[in-house]
Parts: sequence; C-alpha cells; structure tokens
Amino acid sequence: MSEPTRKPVQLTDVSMLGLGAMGSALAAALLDAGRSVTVWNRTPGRAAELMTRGARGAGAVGEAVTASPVVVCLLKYDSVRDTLGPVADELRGRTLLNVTTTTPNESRQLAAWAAEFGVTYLDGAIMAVPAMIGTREGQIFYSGSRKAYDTLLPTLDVWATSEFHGEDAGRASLVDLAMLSGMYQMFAGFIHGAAMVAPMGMSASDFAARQAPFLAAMTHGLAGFAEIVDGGDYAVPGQQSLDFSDLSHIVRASEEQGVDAAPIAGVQALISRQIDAGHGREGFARIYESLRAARPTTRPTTRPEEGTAA
Ligand code: FVH
Repeated sequence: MSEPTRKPVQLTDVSMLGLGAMGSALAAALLDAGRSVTVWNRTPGRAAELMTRGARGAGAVGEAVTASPVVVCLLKYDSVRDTLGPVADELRGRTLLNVTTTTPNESRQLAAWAAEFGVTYLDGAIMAVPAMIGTREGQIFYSGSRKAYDTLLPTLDVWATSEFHGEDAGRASLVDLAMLSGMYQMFAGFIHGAAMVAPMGMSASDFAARQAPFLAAMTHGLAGFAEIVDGGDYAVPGQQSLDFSDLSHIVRASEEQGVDAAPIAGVQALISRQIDAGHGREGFARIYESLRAARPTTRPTTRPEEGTAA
C-alpha cells in the first residue's frame, strides 16, 4: 500500500503560534514589514483577519513549526509545554523563539528541553503593550542562543528595540520581571494613596493628576540610589537618613483613614530592619540589604516530567 501523499509545507519567514492580543500584533507587524508569516492558534478563527492581510493559516501545530523559524506567544509556560510537547520531533534542527512570559527558571527549562531535541532556543521578554509593537518605543529583551539572536535580528527589529542579555536563557525574563516588579509596586502605591484620600472626597482622578507629575519628578532620584547601591556605601554624606525616612506616620495615617496599610507597611518593615540593626543614620538605599537578606536560591527547579516533553 502506498504512503498517503502529504501536501508540501509552504515555507515562510516566521511561524507564529498564538494569536492573542500580543501574538496578533507581532504577526501583523511582520506582515506590514513585508515578511511572510504562517499563523496558528489553538482556537480556530483568530487567524482570519491576519489571513486577509496575507498570512498563511496552518491547520495544525506540526504544519506551522515546519514552515519557518517558530515564535511562540502563548499565555504561560504550561501552554508552551502543552503546545510544543507533541511536535518535538518536527522541531528538531529548527529555531524556536519563546516570547511567552515565563519565570527565569521556566525559560531555562524550555531551553534545556529544546537542547535535548536539537532545537536552537532563544527566549524573549516583551516590555511593550500590543499597540507599541512595530515602534522603537517598545523594548524586547532576549537571552539564549546568540546565533539565533543574530540570525533573527532583522525580524526582531521589526517589532521593537531589541536587546540581548546573554546566553543564559533565563536572563531576559529576569530583567523583565524585575522591571515589572517596580512598575506594579508603583501602581499599588498610587492606588493605596488614592484609597487614603477617598474618604475626604478626593476622586482617584484628582489624585492621579497630582501623583503622576510628582512620581515622574521622583524618578530622577533612581540613578542616585543606583550609584549608592553599586558603590556599596550607604553612608555617603548628603543623603536623607533612614531615621528621617521612618514611614510609621504614613502607616498610621493610612490606618486612621481605615485603609489597609500593607503596601507602605512593607516598605516600613524593610526600613525598620536596618534601623534595628544600627544603620539608622545611613541612607534609604540601605533597604537593599534588607532585601538581600532574603535572597532565594537561583537553582532551577526541575519537575519530574521535565526533559521529556516541553
Ligand atoms: N498583552 C500584553 O500587553 C502583554 C505585554 C507583555 C508580554 N505579554 C505576554 O505575552 C503573552 C501573550 O499575551 P497575549 O496578550 O497575547 O494574551 P492573550 O490575548 O490572552 O492570548 C493568549 C494566547 O495563548 C493561547 N493559549 C492559552 N492557553 C493555551 C494552551 N493551553 N494551549 C495553546 N494555546 C493557548 C490563546 O489561545 P486561544 O485561547 O485563543 O485558543 C491565545 O492565543 C503572555 O505570556 C503575556 O504575559 C503580553
């Protein structure tokens, strides 16, 4: 009996797996830049608009991964494992770029899995919302295979400003998540402040109009803190001391308003630890030592099933 004849795969420049808000923006930017793109999404129908713009729809993941270097933009680590695991053999010898948000260790696990199947792996961390894709304003950090980065760079540069962070696949994700940590704590701080003034009748919008320029001005202080942290001398003269920065009055004011003080109490706890340890006359950057004291292991956690499937 003769083998069933397979339709030959039409080769394209990039295969995009995942057509959510971000995957669609990435694919659209490539089409706008004249690249040929194969697209696949778990739920059919999401490719329709891109196909009217010239994308080639793949009926199955296996078909997509054999058409071109693969970009996965799915929800999270588990989605990537579930999607790529069954097509590991088809991926052999190919290049895989994962821009799904993963933790550094998850990125390393994907890199280890890829290496086992002879797949060249590059990890990407997107510092942009979909509307920023295709502009220089967006940034995407990469780590993993330098060769893959160099080869794909003309494509990567279509999306945003590209930055390579080294061959450890977890590094791009680490920088991404560290930056997001700062952003979310700023947002939480703003919302906490809005909750504090709400009982006196100030709307969150009114508060935002005051808070935004103030925070923008305060960001000029980041470089100074960074210099002190990098230099390791928290007693550099001319700084506001930790004793002066004691924030217990803000904690009390929040409580007086009936507002949970958790966001600012967390900062106060870091300050108190340093004051209690005798560093009250040093500067605010000294709280870095409170954080370092809780430094976790960076050893990748390997789950039992890892190494055999993505
Ligand atoms: N959107 C943004 O602003 C942020 C910016 C920073 C980086 N993120 C990360 O990008 C990843 C994708 O985000 P997204 O915005 O495209 O997310 P959604 O619109 O929710 O689309 C999710 C896609 O993932 C597919 N999917 C989910 N689970 C599975 C699974 N188990 N197997 C296969 N595919 C899966 C989903 O498919 P469907 O629901 O349509 O079938 C969508 O295509 C993300 O890591 C962000 O953190 C974006």
